[in-house]
Amino acid sequence: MHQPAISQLAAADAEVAALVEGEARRQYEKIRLIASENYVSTAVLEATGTVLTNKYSEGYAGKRYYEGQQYIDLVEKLAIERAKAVFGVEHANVQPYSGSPANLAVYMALVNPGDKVMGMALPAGGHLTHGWGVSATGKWFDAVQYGVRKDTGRVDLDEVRGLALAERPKLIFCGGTAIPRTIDFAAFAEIAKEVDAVLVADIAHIAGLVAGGAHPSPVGHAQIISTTTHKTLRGPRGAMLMSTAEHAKALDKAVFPGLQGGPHNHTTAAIAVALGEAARPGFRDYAAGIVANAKALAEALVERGFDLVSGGTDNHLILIDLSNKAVAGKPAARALDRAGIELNYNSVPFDSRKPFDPSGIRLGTAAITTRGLGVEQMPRLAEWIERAISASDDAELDKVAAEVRELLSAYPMPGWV
Ligand code: DSN
Repeated sequence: MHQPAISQLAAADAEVAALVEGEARRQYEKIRLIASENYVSTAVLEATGTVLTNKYSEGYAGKRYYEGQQYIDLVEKLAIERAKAVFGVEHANVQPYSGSPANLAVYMALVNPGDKVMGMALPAGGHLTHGWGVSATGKWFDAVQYGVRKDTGRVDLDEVRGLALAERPKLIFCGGTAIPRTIDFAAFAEIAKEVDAVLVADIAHIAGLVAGGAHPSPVGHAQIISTTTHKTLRGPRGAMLMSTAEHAKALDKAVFPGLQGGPHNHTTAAIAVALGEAARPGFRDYAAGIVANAKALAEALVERGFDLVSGGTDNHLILIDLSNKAVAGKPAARALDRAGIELNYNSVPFDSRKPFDPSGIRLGTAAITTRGLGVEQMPRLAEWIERAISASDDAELDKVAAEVRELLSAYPMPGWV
């Protein structure tokens, strides 16, 4: 059952409680490979379920628009100090509701509508808010987009430099949502410096790896760092903006009052808890374990003939191009879900198929590493993936799902007893 227990909820609203229990069991029984998800600790769960949700706190510590901030100010200051210590930054804002609002605040702080900005194209692995056309950031700004090389699946920094020199954007985003390789922050910083642009590192996917020393840090290269808190960082759903002192005021003003009202204080408390966890020595082992699992899984998949974008991974994420298999991304993801393996269908660079029915699937190892799975289980996981996507009937998928459940029963899940 769900942990912490939800007995009060069950008594007050059995319908909602049953759905929460159902979701908790689902998470317990699945191999969760969605690259942007994780299992938070019970302490983080408890923090999100506190009375801090009752409080309005528009403003910042010491300068609020409501009374009664004696504890909220301390919670927010604690989260900020922990963020500064974990990432080694001069400034942190822990109020953005999530990654997209955090990125919007960066635009609001630094550019005006119509200004030129540059980011990685969504189909190449970037994020919607890095200037993709359907996003407000693509509609309201003059966005130019870089991609990856067709032959390597990796960012071509010469291409990025050429584009930056030709277009002279005011903001350059690096990072994204489907990048299996190390981001060269130093090289991006050189390019940004050459064209007098501000470099924004969106480390939402890799924040936990950066905190745990398993990916180079953007600090000292990017003036602004944007991240969600719920992916590899293993905190609640939320976000943070970090920066040099130079941009602190503008970012704070853009978050509030520019874009948001009251911060979600229960989330802020949970971010503080997660950052406390990330500061402990064990988190370095966790971050290293995520990467080791991803590399082992990538190797096992390649051995089974899977075509990985860029040929492998340096981080938590694997992008499989299924074009050489008899199945597209969406039906593969559906079959895998029935087989107890949860992931998402995803475009691959230069995809000939549409985004809602693309050629790829995206996998990440943050959640299974939290669960305690290690490199020794990765060959079996690759075997299940192959069996599921080539299964001719539901009976085979259900057989895999039963094997998955049996394996997972030996691995406790935070949030379930
Ligand atoms: N939706 C997130 C992801 O899955 O990568 C990015 O915002």
